[in-house]
Amino acid sequence: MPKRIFLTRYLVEQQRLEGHIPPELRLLLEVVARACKRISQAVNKGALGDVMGSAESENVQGEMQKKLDIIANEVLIEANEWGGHLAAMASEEMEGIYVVPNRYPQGEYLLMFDPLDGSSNIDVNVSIGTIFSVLVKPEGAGVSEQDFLQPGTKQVAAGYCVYGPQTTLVLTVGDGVAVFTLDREQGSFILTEEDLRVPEDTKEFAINMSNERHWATPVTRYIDECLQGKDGVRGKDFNMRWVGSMVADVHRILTRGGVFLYPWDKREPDKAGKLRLMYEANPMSWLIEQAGGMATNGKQRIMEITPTKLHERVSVFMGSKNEVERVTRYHSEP
Ligand code: P6P
Repeated sequence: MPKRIFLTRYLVEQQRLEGHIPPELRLLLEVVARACKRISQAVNKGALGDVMGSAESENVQGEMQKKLDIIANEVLIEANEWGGHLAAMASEEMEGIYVVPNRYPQGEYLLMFDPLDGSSNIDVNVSIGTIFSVLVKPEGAGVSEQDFLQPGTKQVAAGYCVYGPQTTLVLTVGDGVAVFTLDREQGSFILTEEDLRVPEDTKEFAINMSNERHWATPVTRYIDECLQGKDGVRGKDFNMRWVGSMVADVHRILTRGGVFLYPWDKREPDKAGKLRLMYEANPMSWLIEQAGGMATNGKQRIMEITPTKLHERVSVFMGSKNEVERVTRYHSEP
């Protein structure tokens, strides 16, 4: 029976042996993991719990909220606000930042999350997940939205929990990518993969093909070449996957390779893209890069973008290095 390494032991060793994480960050990550277990329980209830369907409300993005969006957001807020490790939180489901109430001690970390990514899949029993990113609050009294506006290179931890056939927590603190699978009997996350690597090449792309007529030329060129397969310039056939949950698509890419594209398109030309920089693209980009992949917005490394607003959107190309390099190169060619 192989030795079972629990999340706590992994984090203690990252703290003690690797010197990667201070005790407060270890506490933060354990609290987030516990919140993800609670969300997993709610998700798994499905129609047996009062968690399905619309909440009859809109979020700051103007998107209809599902009941589970709100439940997941509340679970993360309640789990993290009292521990003394955080100064504030930001969420896809909240317009402004959530400053830790004065009745609790304030910490030095800033936590951002998409509490339930892919929630359009909830009612049809397709994988969804929680994405999170951790920054250090800049020196100075108090905390404001401005403190969150740091590039992705400043992250000190990032990860997601995918609620699928397994509940799987994928995490980086800058020392590679570790995967933990939830053992429901014990209620513990067990280390099942250490140092995940994304293959540099792939034959699988992930994009919502229904938007094809709205794409910019470099994207149309890249996808057309994939579709031409071995009869075209790529000389090999490609497969396509699109779950409609970034967490599920990125988890597949981290596990077996692939390239994920959610590009800018002409439908809303003033928007850089659909996905959010702070709590979707940045944490996923760090995980992909830590696993040897690449993540750009077509022009530059996503993690080098300096945000101008909390819910900033971005064009996303991430996954197998050689494919992301190619589609990014197409953006700079005439
Ligand atoms: P579309 C989910 O709403 C999400 O933000 C990502 O998780 C997912 O990759 C994307 O949107 C799906 O978008 O336009 O295909 O429904």
